[in-house]
Amino acid sequence: MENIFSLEGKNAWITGASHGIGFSIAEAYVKAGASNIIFNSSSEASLQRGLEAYARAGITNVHGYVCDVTDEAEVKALVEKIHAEVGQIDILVNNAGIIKRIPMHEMERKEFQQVIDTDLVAPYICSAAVLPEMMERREGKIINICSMMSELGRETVSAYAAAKGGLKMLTRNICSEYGGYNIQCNGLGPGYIATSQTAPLREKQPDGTPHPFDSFICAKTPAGRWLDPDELAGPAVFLASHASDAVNGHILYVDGGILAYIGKQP
Ligand code: NAP
Ligand code: GCO
Repeated sequence: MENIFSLEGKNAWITGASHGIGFSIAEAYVKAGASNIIFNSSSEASLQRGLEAYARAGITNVHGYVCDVTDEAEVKALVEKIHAEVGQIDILVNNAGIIKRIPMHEMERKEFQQVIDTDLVAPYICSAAVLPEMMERREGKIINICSMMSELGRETVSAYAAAKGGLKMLTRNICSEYGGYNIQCNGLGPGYIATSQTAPLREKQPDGTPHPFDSFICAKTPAGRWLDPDELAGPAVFLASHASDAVNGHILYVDGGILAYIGKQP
């Protein structure tokens, strides 16, 4: 039986993949046979750190670029450069993202806008930039990194929840508008993952006890723990491969069961 999970011969652009979830997805795609990994960072310094991390991981088929995903001109120029230097973009993973944890009534508009621009507008910009070539080839995969906040709210993350909720519907609309070109657009919704983005929520208290939010998430997760970025590998490969050609507009939550669980009784 053909390995329908193989990414042999595929080029994958993973935005913001110098570290964290994006880096783990890149590693998974290489193990699944991807020909080229393309990633971008918002700064030269981060790009270099990312290239060093890929080298340490023994990944040599990687192409890194500096590109601010919120800048449409930079994104369009990057896509042209990728097509010229690497080839077609078979898989786009809209992974780059930020969060600002500020009570909404204290948040400045420009702070709210920055989160929306990065977590919602940028996936639109990057998807619109790669779609024409995918349409011409009548094949493509777009994977949007959603969140628990695509479904749930909580204090201090209004902009992030609004963006990730919108990203869920952008995913469904790209599915609706481009499914006829054999382009599948799905969401990957990680639960609470131990990365730099959530590090502030896991810092020990001055007395050495766990951060209250750390304890909270462990009580909300059936397995009683934070997830590792590497646990996204299988679902990410599935959504990038021919194994998911009949899956479109779906948000695949990889949350250890958080969305199904009322939470452990204190
Ligand atoms: P992270 O470690 O903070 O990584 C975020 C990445 O986004 C960084 O590599 C950063 O690039 C990049 N980025 C941010 N703004 C950018 C811009 N304007 N242009 C280009 N790149 C930009 O976060 P993470 O935990 O890996 O999160 C990755 C994605 O997963 C995000 O969309 C996040 O919302 C989502 N997510 C995270 C969790 C979690 O629990 N960690 C759960 C659900 C969803 P630089 O290298 O330049 O800094
Ligand atoms: C937070 C966290 C979450 C995670 C993730 C959950 O402050 O609640 O940062 O938003 O990053 O999005 O799926």
